[in-house]
Amino acid sequence: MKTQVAIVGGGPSGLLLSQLLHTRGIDSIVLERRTQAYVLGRIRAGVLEQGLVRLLEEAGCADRLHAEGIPHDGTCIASDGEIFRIDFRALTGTPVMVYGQTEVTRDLYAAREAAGGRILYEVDDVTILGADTDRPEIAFTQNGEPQRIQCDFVAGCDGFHGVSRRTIPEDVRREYEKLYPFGWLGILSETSPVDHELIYSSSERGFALCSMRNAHLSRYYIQCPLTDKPEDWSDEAFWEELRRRIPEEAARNLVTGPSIEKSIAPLRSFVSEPMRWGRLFLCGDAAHIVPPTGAKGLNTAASDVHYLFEGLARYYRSGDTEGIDGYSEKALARIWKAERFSWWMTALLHRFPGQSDFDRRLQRAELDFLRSNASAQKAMAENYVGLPY
Ligand code: FAS
Ligand code: PHB
Repeated sequence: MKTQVAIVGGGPSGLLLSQLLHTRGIDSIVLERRTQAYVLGRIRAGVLEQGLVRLLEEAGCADRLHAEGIPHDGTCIASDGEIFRIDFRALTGTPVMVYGQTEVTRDLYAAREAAGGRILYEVDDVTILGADTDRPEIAFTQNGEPQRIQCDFVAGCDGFHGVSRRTIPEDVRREYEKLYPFGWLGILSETSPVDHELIYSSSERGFALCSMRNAHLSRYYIQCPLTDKPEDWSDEAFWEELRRRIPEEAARNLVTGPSIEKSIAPLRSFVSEPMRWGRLFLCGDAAHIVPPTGAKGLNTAASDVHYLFEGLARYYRSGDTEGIDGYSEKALARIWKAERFSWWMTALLHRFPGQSDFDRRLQRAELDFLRSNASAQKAMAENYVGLPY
């Protein structure tokens, strides 16, 4: 098989890149290890920056997003029962869009299929060959049959556990990592959300987040020890603990119901540099991970895709390599700002095991400064709605 851009990974990064390339007549093949149903079954991000909304509009995939997505003009932060609001619209002129990653991925799959896009599912043994030559190839098996794809470029969009990052030689790669001593236990329930906006809550018992997917589907998280497993938590135990970590008024309004998804995500900050090696380009979780506190994971994947798409489109339009040559540096500049913001929000709102009284007082002073200072709120709002691409 031949294509211009071989894309490893059929999650949001790979699908969005494939669809954007298609709008400029650039051919791609997406290789996905799992089935489409499996990919759509993963419950992940819930908040989209306007940059991602605009990319989905450019890709011709934003109709359902605009029909069903919920614009949020702000978010609430609660600390030990006190609650205050960060007004994105007043501070930045920009809202965020609440629309689940699952729905973004569903829309992208539908668009690729409508355009006759080539997506190969349940592929195994993906190996990227000759990335440092002018003729890279992808070797893989499907239904036990060995196959090859000749291409001009490879986009590694295969997430944190994929093969792309590891294709870059260890002596070329520089990796930066910070692990957090807790995880997020998340549940999805067919209940009405506790409020019309998100509530990030910092309590003596630990962090909690009240989020949503729509008016009838709520998403909640509580900080939990890394040793916990989802099966350790009954729905009743989850609801009881959530109530104890959010402000009284929210706890009173909480509508509970059976969980339809329950999972624990470990929290990690991670960046692998560079994001390019020869004709291989890394996008999204293949190159970087943030703790979900700042809702930046999917949104930094989107800005990677934007930079790579513009660079490839420029190359195929005029042979000019400036965009692809500058890709890694440009993407990393924005990624590190998202890493900083996600680390800052995580440090601000979580209880760290063994935290000293001094550190706890620092946290409360930081929250008090955010609550009472317009410049602090503007800085938080600008990062949360998304820094410019
Ligand atoms: P993805 O991991 O989504 O997609 C990679 C794709 O590549 C997958 O479909 C995988 O099956 C495929 N793949 C892997 N190896 C392959 C191989 N060898 N060959 C072929 N295909 C291969 N972000 C937020 O903003 N908010 C959140 O609340 C949030 N929660 C999260 C919870 C969890 C458990 C995880 C893991 C992530 C969460 N994220 C969250 C971050 C998440 O949304 C990612 O940023 C987003 O999925 C990034 O998309 P991709 O880069 O496409 O990577
Ligand atoms: C979610 O709804 O899944 C969500 C929202 C905001 C975050 C993290 C997760 O910061």
